[in-house]
Formats: sequence, C-alpha cells, structure tokens
Amino acid sequence: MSATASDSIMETGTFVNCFLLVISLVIIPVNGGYDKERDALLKGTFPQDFIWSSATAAYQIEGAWNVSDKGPSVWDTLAHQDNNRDTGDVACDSYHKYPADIQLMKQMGLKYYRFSISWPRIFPTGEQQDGVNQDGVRYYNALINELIANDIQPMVTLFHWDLPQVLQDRYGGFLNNHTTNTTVIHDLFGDYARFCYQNFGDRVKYWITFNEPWITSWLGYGVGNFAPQHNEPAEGQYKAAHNIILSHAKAYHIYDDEFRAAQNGQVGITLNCDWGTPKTPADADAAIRYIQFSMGWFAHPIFKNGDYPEVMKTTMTRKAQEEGRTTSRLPEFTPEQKAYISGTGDFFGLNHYTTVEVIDTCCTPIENPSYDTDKDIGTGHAPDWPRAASSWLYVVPWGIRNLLGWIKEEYGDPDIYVTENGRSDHDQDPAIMMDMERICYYMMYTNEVMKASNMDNVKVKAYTAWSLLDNFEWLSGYSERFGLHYVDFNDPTRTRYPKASSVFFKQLVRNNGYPEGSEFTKYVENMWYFCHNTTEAEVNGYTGGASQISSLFSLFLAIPMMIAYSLIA
Ligand code: PNW
Repeated sequence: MSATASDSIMETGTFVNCFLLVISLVIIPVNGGYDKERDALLKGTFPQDFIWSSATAAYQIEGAWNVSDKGPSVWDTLAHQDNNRDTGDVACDSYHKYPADIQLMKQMGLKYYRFSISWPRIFPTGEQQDGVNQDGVRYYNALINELIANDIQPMVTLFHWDLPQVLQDRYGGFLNNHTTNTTVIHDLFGDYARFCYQNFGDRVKYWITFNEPWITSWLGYGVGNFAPQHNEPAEGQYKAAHNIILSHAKAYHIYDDEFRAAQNGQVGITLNCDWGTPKTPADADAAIRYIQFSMGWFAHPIFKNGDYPEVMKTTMTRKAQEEGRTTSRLPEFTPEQKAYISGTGDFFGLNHYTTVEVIDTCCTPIENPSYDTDKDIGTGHAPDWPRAASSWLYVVPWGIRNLLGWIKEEYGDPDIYVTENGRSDHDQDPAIMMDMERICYYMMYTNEVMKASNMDNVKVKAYTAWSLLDNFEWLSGYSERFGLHYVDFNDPTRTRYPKASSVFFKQLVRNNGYPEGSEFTKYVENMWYFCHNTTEAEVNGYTGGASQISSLFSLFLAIPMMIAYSLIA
C-alpha cells in the first residue's frame, strides 16, 4: 500500500471517527473501570531503533508434520490420540506457504519476524548421531533467506514445545535424571542449539532458547494436559524446570564459547507472566509470591543469581516439613551450576497477555500437594475486566506496564523484548474481519508499553504481536483465533486474508507509536474512549453488548477497511 493511499484511509478514518466519538458518548454508559489518569493516552514515539515484530511457532503454523524424514514431536502424538481433535498436520501450511507469510509482513512494514524451529524436523529423533533431515535444514535456510531478501530480520526460538517424541520415550524428556550431572537432555539440547547456530547463525542474530518454560513444566509435566501429558503435580514441574534451566544455560554457553565472536548475536529466553495484582492490601505478599513462583522460578536463576527465588525455597522447605519429607520437592542447584546459570540472558523475552487478582490463602497444609497449592494463593478477576475468547484472557492493559516496571527493578534493568502479546476471537461465522476488539487491545497495550519505555525508563526494546496468522491454538485447536490475518482452515490452499487489525498495526509501526499531531494519533484519540468502554460493555453480558456495539462501529469502519483490503489484496 502506498503512503498516499493509507493516508487517505486515515483521513476517511478521522472523518468517520468524529461520528464514533459522538456515538460512543451517547450509547455507552461510563463505568468506573476506566481510570482517567491511569488509562490516559500517552502521545509520543518509541525510541528510534524500536523493534516491531510478529510471531508464530512451528507446530502452530508449519503443517507438513511428516514430510521427508521429520520425526514426530510430542504434540504430533497428542494431536493424533483420537480422531476428534484438531491437529497441526496441515495447520497454516507455512512449510509450503512461507513466501506468502513473508509478503504479509512486508505489507505491514515489519522488519522482524519471530518464528520457531522444530527440533524433530532437524534431528528426527532429537539426536544428531541418529541422522539429520536435510530437507528440514533446507526449509529453514529458505525461510531465513527469503526473510532477509525482504529486509526482515529473523528472531528464532529453538524450542516452542515440540519436543521430539523419541527423546520423551528414551529419556523421559525434561524429566531426565534431573539431579545428576550426567543429564542427557542438557547435552542433546546443546547439540541441537549448536547445529542451529552453525547452520543459521550467520544470518540469525536473535536466539530464544525456550518459549514459556512455565507452560512446558507445569502443563506438560505437572498437570499434564499439554504434551507430553505427564501427570505428576507434586514434583514433575520442578524436575522439568530444573532441566530446562540447565539446558538453556548450556545453549547460552555454547553460543558464548563457540559462536559469539564470529556471529555477534544475542541469546535470551522467553518467559510468560501475568501481572498479579493484590485483591486487597493484605494480599500484597501473595501477589509477589504469584510472580516469583511463575516468572521468578526461571528469571531469578538466569537473570539474578543462579538460584530459585528465596520465597520459593523457604515455602518449599516449610512444605517439606509439613509433609514429613526429608528433602524439598524443589530441587537444588550445586554451586557450580549456580555459577553456570547466572547471567545467561542477553535479553529478557516476555510473553504477556493478561492480569489476575491474587488472594492470600496461606497456610493450610494440603493432603495432595501440587504446584497449584504450593503457592498458597487463590486467583480471580475483577468483575469489570473484559474478556477475550480464550478462557484465561482478560483485557487489563495497565498490567503490562506494572509488569515491565517490576522486571526492571527485580532483574537489574535488563533489555526487555516483548516477544508475545495479543488477543483471541472465537472462530465464528461470519468471520470476524473487522476485529475492533483486537485493534483496541493492541492500541491500549502498546500505549502502556510506551508509558513503560518513555515514562518509567524501562529498557523495552521490542514489541511482538501474537500472531501473524490465525493458527493451531494448542488444546483449543482452531476454535480460537489470535491472528492479524485470517486463515480459512477449510480451504485446502489456506489463503490468508488481512483483518482490520493488520491495517491498524501497519499504521502503528509506521508511526512508531503515537506521535503528537499525526493523522494516526488523531484516529487513536477518537477511538480511545470507545476502546476502553467497549471492553466495559463486554462485561455486562459478554456476547451481547460488545458485539452489537462493534458491529455498529464496523459499519463506519467498513469503508476505510474495504479500501485497505483492496489495496492489500
Ligand atoms: C502462549 N494459558 O501460550 C504461546 O507462546 C503461544 O504458542 C500461544 O499460541 C499463545 O500464548 C496464545 O495462547 C499460552 O493457558 C498458552 O494461560 C496457554 C496459556 C498462556 C499462554
């Protein structure tokens, strides 16, 4: 789309938005949830070299689950358990359609792309000695080359949950011998990382070792609803996390020792965390405990001192006493391991979507202990927090600013890359193409990120939208859509269609924020009240209110959006 064309969209948008403002004032009742001062629009721009990106993950988009010699991953196994499940067998077919994906990014003006490499697509069994799938290596080379040819920098995740099934079968995956020094899984992850640095590191300058180890540990090896579905909620997650942290450190040191001098890139890890806000002042300690038990579990060793947070250690020691155990269920690192782990992050990757209210439930001894009860907290949500399609996703923009500030204070002011943030819609007919609520989400959340950057001096260097495309949303399959682009999963060609949010995001990137006086900022100003109140309206009868209001708005937005579509298509 040319500059003039999109400017004219924005002009049409401004005109249209005078109506929007008037309508929103008339129709939508003001609700106490909107805090005029806290939620005010900040005008200004991000630092000049700010990274705007969008993200995907291998199992969620690639498909081609068994082409060439690719080995099965634990997610292939889970998805094939019965015939009623959605699978990633084809997904967005990005294994074949990656040039189309790259054109979408290019049209949005994105200069970075976060994707993940599938370990079993490179090493079918997970072990290099068993053989390399050369077609897999060719695929990632082609993807990376096509990105660079389009002036887009790759940001690569090595592990986004698709563990080679053979490693789970042979070694118990991340449960492998977690307390000895001969843990095979660390070395195998190290070999895989080394192979990726060797083959792709001349062009890839940003590496993320693990995506959301909290999910792999707790959902994969604790509760066991995610792959590999190991159910051991008292200890499984602590063993898995211990191994993941050490595997991460190994991959970091391999880069440091063997590649950094020649390749000059960065290696970090991506952690997920909800902001935890105390329900009452008495719940303040519980809210800290919530964050320490989720993000701190990984961040404290890696970014602070090589060891678990103090509050985790003391809580787990007390639990051991109450349970009559001689040792804590939380494993210990040796002094050598602590030194090895500490400082192994060149940047702090953060995935953030939502906020929870935390209440203190300390300290009733429990018969069947689990990670859930170990924290001695309860979580809930304020009644005026609007919701997305995913059951866990409440829209609380100010949460991300608080969390970014907390990371700055707690971990010595690291460079922070927001590696995921976004909002889901239901898969419904007709498709939600005028995705106003996603536009509002991105508008409100990125503005809070800008407050963290420009007002609180948090060194936030990147913002990544989840996701470039609608894709396989894990246990929810194709029923929840996070994409800036719509994918028709019934269409064998998996054609991609831009949603309204992709046009909004393009303007956001082009403006690098919300500069005073720009047409874009005027549009945002007019939308601001609507966005905060749409979300308010949603609360009062979730499906009714908001969708009616947004369909009314889409009537007005339809014209500029249709112009945008015809220009993109
Ligand atoms: C992240 N939860 O996962 C992942 O990194 C993505 O692969 C995923 O598609 C995205 O967020 C949206 O869900 C999460 O249940 C999965 O709280 C589940 C939860 C949170 C994050």
